[in-house]
Amino acid sequence: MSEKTLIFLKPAAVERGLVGEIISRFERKGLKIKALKMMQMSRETAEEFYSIHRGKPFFEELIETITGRDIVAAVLEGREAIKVVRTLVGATDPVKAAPGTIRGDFGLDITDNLIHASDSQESFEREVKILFPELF
Ligand code: 3AN
Repeated sequence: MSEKTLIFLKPAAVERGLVGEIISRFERKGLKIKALKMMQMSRETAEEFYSIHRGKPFFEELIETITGRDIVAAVLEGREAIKVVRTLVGATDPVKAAPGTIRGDFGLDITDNLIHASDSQESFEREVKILFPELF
């Protein structure tokens, strides 16, 4: 069954010129781009987006990494899109991410690990309202 998921390319991916490379991987897999934009997150938005991680040791670094720099956010659609995109993205820690995955191929930094992807339907529904309020 077709479903939607949300991704955003973190500042390192944008600054290193990896936007086309990463987005094209999703297109080649057969996912459809339903929404796409460059934007910046305010501190308030970043803290809301990552509220589940509040209190963790990396929270402050995560918020500082994301805030006030260009990111590229997208809604992708396809069969089991949430699972498919997480598989293409790879493990959270790029040291452990398999070759062939986005995190496995392009980075080493765990906090600025190139890309975020929704991990469940509930996460998608919460996250899309934060980054794409204009769709509602
Ligand atoms: P994922 O992005 O793979 O779903 P989460 O949801 O556990 O991973 O973490 C959200 C973000 O928090 C990660 N993308 C990464 O930027 C950061 N993060 C997670 N774990 C760590 C860690 N151990 N050290 C530093 N940053 C981390």
